[in-house]
Amino acid sequence: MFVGPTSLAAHRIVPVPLSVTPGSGAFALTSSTSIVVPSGNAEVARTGDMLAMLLRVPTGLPIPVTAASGAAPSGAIVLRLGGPSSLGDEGYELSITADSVRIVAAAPAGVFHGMQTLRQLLPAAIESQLNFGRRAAPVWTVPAGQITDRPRFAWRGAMLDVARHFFTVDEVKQYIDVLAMYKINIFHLHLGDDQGWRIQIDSRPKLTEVGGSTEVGGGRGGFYTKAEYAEIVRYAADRYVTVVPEIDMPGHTNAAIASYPELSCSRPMPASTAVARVQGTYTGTEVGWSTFCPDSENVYAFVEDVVREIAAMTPGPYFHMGGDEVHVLKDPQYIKFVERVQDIVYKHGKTMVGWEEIGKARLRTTSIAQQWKSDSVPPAVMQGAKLVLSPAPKTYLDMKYTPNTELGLTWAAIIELRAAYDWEPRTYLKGVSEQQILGVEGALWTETVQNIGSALYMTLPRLPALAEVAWSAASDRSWDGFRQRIAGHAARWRLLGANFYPSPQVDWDAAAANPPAMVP
Ligand code: TNX
Repeated sequence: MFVGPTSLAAHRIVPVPLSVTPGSGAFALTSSTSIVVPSGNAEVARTGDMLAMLLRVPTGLPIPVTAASGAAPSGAIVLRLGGPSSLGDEGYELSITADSVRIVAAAPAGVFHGMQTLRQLLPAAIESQLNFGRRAAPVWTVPAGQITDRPRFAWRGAMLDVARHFFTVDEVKQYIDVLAMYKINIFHLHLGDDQGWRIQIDSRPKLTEVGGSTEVGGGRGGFYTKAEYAEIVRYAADRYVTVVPEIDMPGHTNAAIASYPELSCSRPMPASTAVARVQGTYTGTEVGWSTFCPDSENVYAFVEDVVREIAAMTPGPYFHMGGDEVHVLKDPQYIKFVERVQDIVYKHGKTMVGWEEIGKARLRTTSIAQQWKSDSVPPAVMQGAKLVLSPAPKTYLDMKYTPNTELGLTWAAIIELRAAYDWEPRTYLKGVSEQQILGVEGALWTETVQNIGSALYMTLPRLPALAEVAWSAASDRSWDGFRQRIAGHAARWRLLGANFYPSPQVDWDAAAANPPAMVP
């Protein structure tokens, strides 16, 4: 039987909110429960509709959504703007009494995050795609009390590598659903690598024809048309997640070079296996051997085409140029390349993001460096660039959980759940202050990950752990608290059909191990 917390003191919310004050009694969903949204705000109305859809299926209740500006009827779930500006764009206040639930925020994103918290306060069965209401008849209650919440870091990211293995639009949407549940607000899409090019570029059709035709292991690959990419971006935006497109360069570019050979230097290359690969598509997993030619104007014309088209179809402010692991260029060539690409990115109105190696080049102060390997102050920071922390030994979702994990790699670390949770961004890099840290991001590289089931297995429960590192105040976090709260989430993942790793470091709720049979 799925029951929700009987007191707010026993909540299982991940990431843990800033302040939780239990009240007495509970709010119950009934046949007269409605959702009230402010009139004239389409964004909040959409969040209200999403909440209604979530509640209607498992409860079998009508849950109408109505727009109103005045006093809400009793028994309503009220979504409102007009909260104090101290909540920021993403914070919210959630007040629950026997009579009503009120989510108040300063901006629509905050209302959405408050809705995700409310969702986690309902019994896990709320995640069911089937009507539980009339069968198992759980009591659909939310314990009374008051929550005030806002994020610690502005950048709370997750990266999915769709280049090594391709993921369909539906799979990507499932992934975004998980991000939204845990208040992750950045979805970094790794769209190009040696093994595949995954985004339609009208001015360079061979990128998808040739570069999109394969993946690691020799499968058929795939790519997103512009319409599909727009669908992903919209799906994410509806959930207050910003898509950050990455085209990795000058290295990790074999798929582009296989499509347009003039992108590589025509100078004679030493005879090696790598050279043979440059002639065609590549389905192995070595890194660091491919590169665009930094001395060729063809390359900058190409980059301009790609950045222009991607910038035009990306509403978010960022373009990620990769820049990692270029083992075959000399520093001056690499630096020249990054600086020219940086100019192109800003010319098309985007803020440049790159892996930490870009700090070798002269960066604009608005550019963002994504740390992944250094354990001292990265050079980008000394130039005034902000940092996104993705330390591989803590945040790489493609690392194995244990030596026996079937999928995944081990080069950075073996990362059990506690290791993914128990680290502190402020002290991870000595000499980097909190103000220099924009946020944190987990990265799912997919050399060994072929489908959404495997992707979620590597992601859950580690991404929720990282979400708490990113969202919650350092003083509110503890491994013991997290491990007790996350134990209640497996039942939700099962009902959502999301695969996960049942870490032995958690005493998962019995309901998760033995979900009740669901009869439609
Ligand atoms: C390193 S981390 C890479 C990726 C690989 C990953 C595998 C980084 C910026 N580059 O190309 O997929 O390791 O864990």
